[in-house]
Amino acid sequence: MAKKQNYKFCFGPWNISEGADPYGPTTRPAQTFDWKLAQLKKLGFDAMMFHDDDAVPDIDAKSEAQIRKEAKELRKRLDGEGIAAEMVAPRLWFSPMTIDGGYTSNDPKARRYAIDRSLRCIDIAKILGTDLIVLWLAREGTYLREAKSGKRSVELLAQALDKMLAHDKRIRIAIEPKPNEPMDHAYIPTIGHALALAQLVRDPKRVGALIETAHCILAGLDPADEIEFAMAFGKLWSLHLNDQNGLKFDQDKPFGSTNLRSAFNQVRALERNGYGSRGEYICFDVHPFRSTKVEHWMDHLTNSRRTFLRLLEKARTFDEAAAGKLIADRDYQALDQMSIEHLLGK
Ligand code: XLS
Ligand code: MG
Repeated sequence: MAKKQNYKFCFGPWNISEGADPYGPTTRPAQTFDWKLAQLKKLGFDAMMFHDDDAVPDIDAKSEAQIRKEAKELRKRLDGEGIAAEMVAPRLWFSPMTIDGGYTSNDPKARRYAIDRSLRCIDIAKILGTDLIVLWLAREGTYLREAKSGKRSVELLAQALDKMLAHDKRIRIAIEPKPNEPMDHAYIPTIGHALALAQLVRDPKRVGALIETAHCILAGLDPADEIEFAMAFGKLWSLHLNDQNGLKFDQDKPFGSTNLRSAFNQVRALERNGYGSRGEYICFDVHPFRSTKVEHWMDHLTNSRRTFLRLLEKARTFDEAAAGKLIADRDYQALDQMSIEHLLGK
């Protein structure tokens, strides 16, 4: 086991969502960013994740100078509250310019928009004091195979990454893979794809990955194995813990809500490989159930953290020596039951 880590926690303003889904409107009234920041602070989280337009609303209508000015104002407020910015991610999927994708759009004007906006996002990150850019490549994929070339799309992605890396020599880019939704198929569906793409850029050291539990499950993969895969390359730079009940829409359920044993194995994978020792955060990309009342609005976040910490105790008290003996004896039946009993407690 690596040295015991004190984990740091964060979430984003979008995780205090209002309950809208594709079939119905919001179920809770919208709240201001300041209110969300106050909740984060009150609940004792350490940092906030940002989309570029969480940091600078209505970003497309603003000049570069105005964007910088507003980012500086935000930095002051964050410093005043003692809250760090964990990362900034360009929200490329909302704009009318990116209907057909951003970096891989068939329209060169849309590709230019996506890159320009990503460079502004990097400027914001610098001002907010983080070197981490997260790319969830939402619309970089297709609804049908004939619409784009897969090879060309990968080349376009590598070119876009190169332009971002050249814009600021300090930033690191963590790719957040997801296999589908909103697209039928995304070009970078897994951590393996993300790390392979990193090899095509000029400075592969600065391209890594962010793993989201639900996204691994949607790809039919085990989140703990994905975590260990990325960590074997030293490339797990951020993490979105949540849960997902099988192959459905992206549910972003509280951590451990569907599969407690899988959640345990994710925590154990993080703990035994020293996640957090380079300042990485535990982020919860979770949403309240649509039925949630206003008075319980933050519970999915505090519950996710509580579950994480309880599972951390389970990871730390797992009898590694006993497990080692069972492994040496190839008695996986007993190892299975030992793991179950450990989770159930006495
Ligand atoms: C969507 C993603 C998104 C990213 C941030 O499925 O999880 O919320 O984490 O851009
Ligand atoms: Mg996410």
